Amino acid sequence: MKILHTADWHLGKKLWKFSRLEEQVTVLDEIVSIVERENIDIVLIAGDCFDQINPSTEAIQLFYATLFRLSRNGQTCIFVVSGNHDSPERIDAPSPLGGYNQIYFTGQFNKKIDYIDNDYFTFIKSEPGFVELVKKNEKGHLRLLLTPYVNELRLNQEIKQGEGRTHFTHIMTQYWKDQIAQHVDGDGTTLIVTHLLFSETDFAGESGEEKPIIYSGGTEPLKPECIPDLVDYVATGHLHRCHSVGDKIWYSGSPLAYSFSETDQVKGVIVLETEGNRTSTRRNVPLSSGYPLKKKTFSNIKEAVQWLQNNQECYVELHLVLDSFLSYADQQLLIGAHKRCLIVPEVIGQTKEERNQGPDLTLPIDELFKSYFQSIKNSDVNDDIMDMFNEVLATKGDS
Ligand SMILES: [Mn+2]
Repeated sequence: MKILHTADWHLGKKLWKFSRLEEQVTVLDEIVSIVERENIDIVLIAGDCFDQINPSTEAIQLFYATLFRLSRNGQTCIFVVSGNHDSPERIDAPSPLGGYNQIYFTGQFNKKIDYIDNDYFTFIKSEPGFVELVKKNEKGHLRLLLTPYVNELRLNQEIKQGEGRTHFTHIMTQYWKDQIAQHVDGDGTTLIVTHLLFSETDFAGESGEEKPIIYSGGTEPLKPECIPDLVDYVATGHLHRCHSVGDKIWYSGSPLAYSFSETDQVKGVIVLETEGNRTSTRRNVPLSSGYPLKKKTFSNIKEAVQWLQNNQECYVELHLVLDSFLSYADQQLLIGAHKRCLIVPEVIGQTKEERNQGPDLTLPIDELFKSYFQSIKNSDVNDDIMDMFNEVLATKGDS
């Protein structure tokens, strides 16, 4: 069987105020093309399908439209597990419809899939958190342990713990061990599909990229030793860089660069091939959609505008090191020069202490305004703004 592993689509995610939906449409088109070109049998989506618990209608539509296209009328079987950004219930909601196209959702922990056999696949077994299937007229069995993101609190409600097994690592180790012991017999390929944080050392997490789950859900990273020997491959999500933890646990990474820590990463999906009872090959198929993310620093407005005009096909965080506050006119000039630009003005030579001094109330009102402006904007007021302030002050006197 040919299996495609992807994760962390984060549909509906924005960069600053800019929607990334158009790029998401394009990159999902790319994934659909790969599935068609490679004649993929199984697609695994390892969590964080959406960026938010309550995604936009556009994001939801894009998700279902893409799943439908990926399924190729039931020729490709799709398994989705939820990530920490997803609502487990929302992920499960379309389950009554999905089976007719071989689209199966595991939003909630230990969910049992209601499968529907078709011309391409025969299901052997479905148990809570576990499914086994074969491709018609082929021998190799595929077993999937479908383990969505779960935090320690939720896990404690789901599983009755044995004595002395209170840690997340211990619970998950035992859970997977039990799943294997209960359901796996005979030959076949066994995969875990999940959205959990794995680390070979005691603490992992890549700054800026994704908050480690340890902060967002109170759950510790899992060690590769948690994975039973019988498992051939772990398809996980959460970290946005394609990499492995140990030999078996793989992050496919996100299809687009979503933060500045991802700027140099090659984005893609992972394609696995199983021969009889083993995963025989694993390769990365790169994705090329989406704009790169850039950071630039200028101290001259003209040079900044020129650079922006010549570099349209990217997102840019534009740092401006200036000796006075950025004027409205210059700001408009910069905004007009680029569609995907965030302007970060910085003013030279100011210390925090200078900004934090309280106002001297004996000063005249224009001086107080200057100091107020400085405290709010972290920058000296310029003549344009001072003129405007005086104008407002004069108008007040008239009425
Ligand atoms: Mn995540």
